[in-house]
Parts: sequence; structure tokens; C-alpha cells
Amino acid sequence: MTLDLFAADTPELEDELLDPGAVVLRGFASAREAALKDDVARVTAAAPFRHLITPGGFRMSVAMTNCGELGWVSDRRGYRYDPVDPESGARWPALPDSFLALARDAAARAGYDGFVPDACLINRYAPGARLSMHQDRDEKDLRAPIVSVSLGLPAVFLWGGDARADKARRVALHHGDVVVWGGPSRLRFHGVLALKDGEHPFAGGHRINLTFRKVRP
Ligand code: MD3
Ligand code: FE
Repeated sequence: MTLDLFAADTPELEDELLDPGAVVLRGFASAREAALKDDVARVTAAAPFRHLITPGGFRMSVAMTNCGELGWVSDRRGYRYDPVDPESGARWPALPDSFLALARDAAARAGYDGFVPDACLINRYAPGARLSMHQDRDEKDLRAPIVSVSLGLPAVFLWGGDARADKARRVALHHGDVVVWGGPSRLRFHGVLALKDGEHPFAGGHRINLTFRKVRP
């Protein structure tokens, strides 16, 4: 008897349309995880994770850092994109090739050819960390999509509507899943439920999310 190593226990994963302009590419980043892990380590050695303070004075439970020309930062003065890391006074680390290629390929698969991000926010969730419902509206170029890559522990993503009070759907995101958001979905409210305890070979007790954006037109 011969063993078929490629038998049907690994079914083709299908793209899931959340809404017009929003698509989940299940496992799209999985084959590239080794390069992504090296490059996350390189970037976070140069620009360590930190807990930002909201304009209202609260410490965010999600730890953040950035790479690329512009980084998203928050402090008592407000939210902004800044070419300089306020912790070091230096420019953010460059976008690694593995990040650029992944963002471009995922966007193309979702119908956005030629996506070249200038900002990558890296979010790190420890157990209990969450992101309350919000819109991403600090970017000047609202025609470009946003590409989000989930790594490590799974999380429940909340997919809301055009108003904060609209009922949100729950979408489980696992290691390697990539979501592309654009067009009519670009200004939807969204959030992430508190992370559950766990252990994952990629990131130990954490979830890491890479969010790629084109901030400048
Ligand atoms: C839907 N981060 O950093 S990325 C954020 O998993 C953020 O860390 C989440 O929301 C995370 O702002 C979710 C997915 C995402 C990003 C931007 C969006 C979804 C979006 C913009 C519009 C609609
Ligand atoms: Fe967001």
C-alpha cells in the first residue's frame, strides 16, 4: 500500500467574502511564516513594542510598533502618522521585502493591483489585550486597501457597520489568515475581542497582527 501524502485531509481553503470590498484569504501567509518571523524579530529589535497612550490618557492593552516610511502613533496630543519613532528619535525600520511582497500579493489576489504600502503597524496582543470598536480614518489615501496579517494565537475579530452602534459579526482569525479591506468596507467600524490564553509556535503566548496601509496618496 502507498501512502498518499497529499490526500484530501488538506482541503483547498476558499476565500471568504465578508462584504463588498472585504475578503478573508485563509492561510495566505502560512507558507511565508519563516521569513515573516525573522523579519518581525529584526524590526522589533530596532523598534521595540510599546504601549501607547490614547489622547484620553489610557494605556492601550495592545503593544505596538511600526516599520515603513510612516508609523502610527498615539499620545496625549492625538493620533498621527510620524516618520520618526518617538521612543528613539530615529526613522522607523524599513519595510522588509517579505512584508512588501506579502502585502502586494494579498492585495492583488483581492483585486487591488499595484498596492505599495508606506506604513506597517505591528500589533502584539497578550492574553486579555483587546481593541475596542473604531474606524481607521487617519490615512489620507482612502482609495488604497488595508491588508491585515494574523500570526500566532487566534483572535475573534469584530466586523461592524458604518455606525458605532451597528451590530458586529464575529470572525475568527487564525495564524496565517490575511484580510484585505477596501472600497465600501474601508470605513467600517471594527475591533478585536480580548485574546484568550494559549501557546503557539510562531509567537508563544501572543497574537501578532501586521496592518499594511498606504497613508500618503
Ligand atoms: C476594517 N487592528 O490596528 S487589523 C488597527 O487585528 C486594527 O490588530 C486589528 O484594527 C488587529 O487599526 C485589525 C484589520 C483591519 C484593519 C483596518 C481596517 C480591519 C479594518 C479598516 C477598515 C475596515
Ligand atoms: Fe483598525
